[in-house]
Amino acid sequence: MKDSFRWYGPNDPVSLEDILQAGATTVVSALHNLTNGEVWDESAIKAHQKIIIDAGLNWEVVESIPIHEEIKQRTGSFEFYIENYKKTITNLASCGIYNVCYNFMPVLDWTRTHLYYSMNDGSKALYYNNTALAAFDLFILKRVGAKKTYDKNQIKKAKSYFKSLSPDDIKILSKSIIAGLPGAEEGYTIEQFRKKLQQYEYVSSEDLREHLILFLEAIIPTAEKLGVKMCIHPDDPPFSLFGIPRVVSTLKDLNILFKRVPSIYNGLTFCTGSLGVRQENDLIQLFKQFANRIHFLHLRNIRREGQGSFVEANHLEGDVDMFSVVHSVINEEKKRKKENRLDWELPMRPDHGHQMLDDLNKKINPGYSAIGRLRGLAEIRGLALAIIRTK
Ligand code: DNO
Repeated sequence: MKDSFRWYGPNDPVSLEDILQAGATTVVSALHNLTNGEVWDESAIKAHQKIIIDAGLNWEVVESIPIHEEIKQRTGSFEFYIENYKKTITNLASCGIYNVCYNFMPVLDWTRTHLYYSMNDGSKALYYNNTALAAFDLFILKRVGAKKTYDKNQIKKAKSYFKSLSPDDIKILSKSIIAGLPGAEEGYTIEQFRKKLQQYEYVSSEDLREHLILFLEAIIPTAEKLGVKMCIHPDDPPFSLFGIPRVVSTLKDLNILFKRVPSIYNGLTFCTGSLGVRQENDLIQLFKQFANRIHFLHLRNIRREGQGSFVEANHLEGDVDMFSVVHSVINEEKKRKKENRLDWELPMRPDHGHQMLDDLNKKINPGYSAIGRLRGLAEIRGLALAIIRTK
């Protein structure tokens, strides 16, 4: 595995020097200062890349080039944005960057209800609680039609949860859900969020899936020609939120996507924490089935609490069997090496980490503090080495 760390650019409180000291050899990064849909100029890419190289690292994966909402809805200037997307990946390839992670979740990227959830050991974790989300949806956002999304019992629980919240708690919950998590690129006020959701009133799951496939049919030939591997990130969490569709959550979703656009440049970011929230997503089975088109790994653990709720656990704890996942990765790498594939080594980043030790007193990007991720990387590297050496 190519040990990587995500870096949000010069404003990231975690520096490239910190990343080097954590034991990573490559970084995963993006031009976060650009607006969605804009072309990434070669000069801007080169300038960012130079900072990384000067620090002794390599920009291995782009995470993410966001997909403009008009592409997801196929409205307005979607054709223009698709052309821009092609130009961006062409410019990246000119700079020697061939791995692009993106997602196709409408309106929201990854979503949590709590960003500083206290664990028993005093560290803080990211947490998704379905009752808290329903309370926000029903009683704070007051989304039209929200009642149809939940059953009676969920509504009852959400109501009493909402009643227990102070005005400050309400602010914090709302902010956690819609203000935009690191890398999400877009954040909203309640009013803006309502408007955004309305744009999806007439977009069904089938429509969204078709829009994704049409997008891929348009860009994959270019990606293939350039040698750029496009790696879709699964929905996080892997189910619909606020009544809007999500179409990259299950084995069935992935099967359809790869059957319709079979090129291996139509690849997958294998995110254990996102896919693992659904118990029926058998991670080892999924890995084996799509191994050929997995070009990027997000290794993270979660502990399921039922009905979609989960807390982010330490990397080697929780419901994801990290030993078996890493084992499968190493087998795949061995196989690729035998086939003389140049891309035999998979870039991997420890996805998220608890806020702990000194980081508890620092300003951090939720999920992306230095020490928690360093712990995750160290544990996963140790696990990988032990598997390789005992084989
Ligand atoms: C969260 C990340 C996501 C991911 C995007 C990919 O921690 O995994 O924000 O970068 O969904 O486009």
